[in-house]
Amino acid sequence: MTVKVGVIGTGWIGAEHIRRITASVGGAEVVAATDIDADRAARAVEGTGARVLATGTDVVTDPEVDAVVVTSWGPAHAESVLEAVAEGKPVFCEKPLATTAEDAQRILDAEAAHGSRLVQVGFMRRFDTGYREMKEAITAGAIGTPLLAHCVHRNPTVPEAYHSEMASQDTAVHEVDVMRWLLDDEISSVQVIVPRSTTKRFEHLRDPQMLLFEMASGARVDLEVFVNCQYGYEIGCEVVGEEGTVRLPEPPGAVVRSAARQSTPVLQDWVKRFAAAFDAEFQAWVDEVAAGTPTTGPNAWDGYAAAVVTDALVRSLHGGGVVETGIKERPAFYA
Ligand code: NAI
Ligand code: ISE
Repeated sequence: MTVKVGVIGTGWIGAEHIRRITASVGGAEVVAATDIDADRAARAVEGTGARVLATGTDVVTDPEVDAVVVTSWGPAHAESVLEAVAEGKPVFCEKPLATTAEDAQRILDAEAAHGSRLVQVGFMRRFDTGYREMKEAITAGAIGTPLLAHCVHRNPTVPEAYHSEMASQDTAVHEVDVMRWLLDDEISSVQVIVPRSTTKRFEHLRDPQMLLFEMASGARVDLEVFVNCQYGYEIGCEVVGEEGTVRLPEPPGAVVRSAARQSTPVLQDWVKRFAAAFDAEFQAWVDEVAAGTPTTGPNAWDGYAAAVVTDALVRSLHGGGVVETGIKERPAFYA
């Protein structure tokens, strides 16, 4: 079976995923797409044969569309996901699933009412070879009981529309998910510490930010989010256990020696850094959708848990201090 996909939002990553589904992933094709900028949608599907539809609702309800990919702006995700669930169609939603825990809860309620899981969230790091090797090492007991972790998330620059809350909602949300997954633990409290801001940013933005997570087990995580670091895109992660440490490998790059210097290139964005992870993520999603079984990637509960944590991070950013996440028990539906 070829899975016929409809895409909502054809900006940077929407266009990337259309190319990916068309050229890299087997067993799927894009048949419809929409964007509030119709010309952008037309450009993104050029050469694919897909139709440009007027709205996200049109994509979700289109009879040719078997499954939906949501790659619009974060605040628009929840409505499209709810529409897909109401239609009983599998839906892949880029992170964040929702920008508030309240919206994510509506998605949990809708899936429960539908009676089976339909939602996968685009936490692609779970498909990255380096993170997978870390997970295998931790699960195999290679470092003993994890005690703490150090993470870094740096972007060279961000557009003016990026605001201080997005450091948690849009950027740190990846580490929120990946630390829950690596440590197999929930985040019980958080704190945001705002150091001196770089001058190389828009005036409204607090950048960098230091984020602290306490896991339910008592393990601690520190995370630097610095989205105007200038020099490149860098993702770092090291978990420290009772008997050893495990560190995310650097992406490979040729070592150049010239003029008495040695250098390797620094990647500039997530596109190249996680290309293989995105491919693996989409291939697995398409295969599982074609098989008609609930997908096994990050699900609506993971999207909800991330939203609960980012809500708490935003409260800490504004009020200061340690904020309890109040995460509830995972329902059996998501076991
Ligand atoms: P973008 O701004 O380039 O594209 C978003 C597109 O959605 C725009 O073309 C906009 O016109 C359209 N749009 C917004 N609301 C819409 C609606 N209601 N209906 C139809 N179209 C709508 O943003 P970008 O970078 O592509 O990010 C999109 C989403 O993907 C964000 O949630 C972002 O966090 C996520 N993302 C995930 C990445 C990952 O590493 N997994 C990497 C980059 C983005
Ligand atoms: C972007 O939206 C992503 O999701 C990237 O993976 C992340 O590294 C970047 O910081 C976000 O802005």
